[in-house]
Amino acid sequence: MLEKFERYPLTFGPTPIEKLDRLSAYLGRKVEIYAKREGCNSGLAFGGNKLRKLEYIIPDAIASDADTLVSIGGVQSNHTRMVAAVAAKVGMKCLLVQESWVPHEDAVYDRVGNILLSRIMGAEVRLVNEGFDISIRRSWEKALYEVKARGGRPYAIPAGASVHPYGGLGYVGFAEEVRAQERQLGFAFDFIVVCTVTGSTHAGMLVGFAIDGRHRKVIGIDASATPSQTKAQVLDIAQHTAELVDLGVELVEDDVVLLEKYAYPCYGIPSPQTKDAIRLCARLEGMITDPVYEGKSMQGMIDLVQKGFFPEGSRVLFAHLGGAPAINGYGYTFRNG
Ligand code: 5PA
Repeated sequence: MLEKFERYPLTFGPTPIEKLDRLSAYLGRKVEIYAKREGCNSGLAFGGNKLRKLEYIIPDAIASDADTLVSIGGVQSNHTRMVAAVAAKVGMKCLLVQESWVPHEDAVYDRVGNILLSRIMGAEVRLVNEGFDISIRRSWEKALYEVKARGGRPYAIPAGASVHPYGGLGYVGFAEEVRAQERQLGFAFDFIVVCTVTGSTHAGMLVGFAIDGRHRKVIGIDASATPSQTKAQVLDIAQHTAELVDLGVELVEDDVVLLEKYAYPCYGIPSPQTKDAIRLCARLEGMITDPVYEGKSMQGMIDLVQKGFFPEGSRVLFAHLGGAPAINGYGYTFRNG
């Protein structure tokens, strides 16, 4: 589906699928749980889901003769860390707007993890005191304007690389990759669990899995705590991406399965249940999930298994999208393990 699009390789290749046997056993073997390890996809600054998206965006940045990538996220944004890494790799400058999306007060929150890595990679990091919002922000538009005003050639990458014409393509590729891996494994997954915030990861999967009619088996776990906005954005991106790749299937609102009840208390703050899920998965599998994203989708998946949401015997694929570096900003939260 993606042959006609230019791709700039930023990843190692197909990501491994790992069976989470001890977690499946802990949950009573009602389902078999597997993880697709998107966080192990690249040597670029610890990798993660944004690289699949950026592989289809960077060719356009290069073609536009830009010299500075300009993007936006929260203080501990994984996305902005990935943009900083890609800028370094392709030899561009990088300006990052980091807004105060998370009401979190760990003493070193703005000096460790993702933001630390972005600074080391040479990005210009601009802290802006604005709250969480996945839509287009004035601070980001201002940054783009400023790069121009100082004689630079900016290239705009929106939050999560989502509302970009090519933002959904990377995760169409994910679905194609899973299908190829399923042929080798000799079975197909019944459900795919994905953490959803800015929407293009989920949207790309919807398009990619619509080919074999599995799009409603993509279970989005909202981590934004602004689910109506996130859901609308997933649908928009999915419909646009479907057109781009000539899907030939119309995607409608009901195709976006987005479970809203795990994002509490708000974006970026883990609930006691999120922290339990992070510990459980770390202690059974040695797999690190973070308090902002995969900790919440892990919590959601565990809860769904326990409630019998997945029919007995289902094979469930947990999309582990990366994000572990942010855990450094939560040292106090986990001071006792
Ligand atoms: C992010 C996003 P989408 O934004 O594509 O819905 O992906 C959700 C997601 N897991 C899931 C991890 C580790 C993520 O980093 N991160 C954002 C960021 O700024 O890092 C875009 C919000």
